[in-house]
Amino acid sequence: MNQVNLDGLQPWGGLAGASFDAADMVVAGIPYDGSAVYRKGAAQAPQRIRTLSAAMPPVTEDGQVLQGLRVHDMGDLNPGPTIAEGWQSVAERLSAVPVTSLLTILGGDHCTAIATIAAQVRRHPDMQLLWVDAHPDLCDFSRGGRWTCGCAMRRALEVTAIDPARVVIAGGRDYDPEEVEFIRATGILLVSARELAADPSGSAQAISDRLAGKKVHVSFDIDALDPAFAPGTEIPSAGGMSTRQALELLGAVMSRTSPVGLDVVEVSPPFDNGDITTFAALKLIFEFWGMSWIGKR
Ligand SMILES: [Mn+2]
Repeated sequence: MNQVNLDGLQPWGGLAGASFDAADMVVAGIPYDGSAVYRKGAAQAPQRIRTLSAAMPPVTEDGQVLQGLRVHDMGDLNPGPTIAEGWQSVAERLSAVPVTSLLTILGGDHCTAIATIAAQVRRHPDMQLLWVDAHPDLCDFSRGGRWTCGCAMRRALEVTAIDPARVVIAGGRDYDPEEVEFIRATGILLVSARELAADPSGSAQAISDRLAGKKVHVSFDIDALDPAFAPGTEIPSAGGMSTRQALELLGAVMSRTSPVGLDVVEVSPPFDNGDITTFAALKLIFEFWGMSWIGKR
């Protein structure tokens, strides 16, 4: 990883330091990539994201100042050797976060979302799930196992018993046949990367119509972005969103819902190029903080 000079700067734009019980936003990392079959590296993301968070100003792109947003960073929660065995202990720790706080979770591969979503469903039993990803991760079995990244959402739905009709997938473009069948059979709303590009406002409208007025957790796989904008990821998938389009989509949806958290997964620092993927993740995180906090304080 390239060396950078962050002298005089504090992590999380200087916003961290609130107590666990009094935080508006609780951050935690899940440094696990044992479910990544194609290539590993996402376990290094929490540390790289945290380090570079010092370079982010505590101000949104529209000039809204985030000072006053109380952030607490729990540090990393390690699921141990396998997520199949370890997701419950991580979910337990996250479930203890006061329900008034929002969660920002740093993956890890996408199977870390099993722990995150399990905790969020305990904290907010009526929540909806917005899964932003090039892949639905809905295989029952993929690449030699049932706890590999291609199965991440399928396992998350199983362990939480969330009704798939409460799920929206945005940015999809790579599917296994069984995933398409599962989506059609269960009533998941799929808005593909092509639809988002062809009709951004209509797509945002369709997604936010489904989620309007509800609590929403966003699970953001960085591979939803085009590899031009986020090359540092396990499986680059051509034809994706720009970071700009993703921010517009999130803004449109968040303005009509009650966000309860965000997890950003599959950032893979060893495959990144000048940290642009890590900084894309940080932009999403800081703008999400603005979207969920400005106007509600
Ligand atoms: Mn994924």
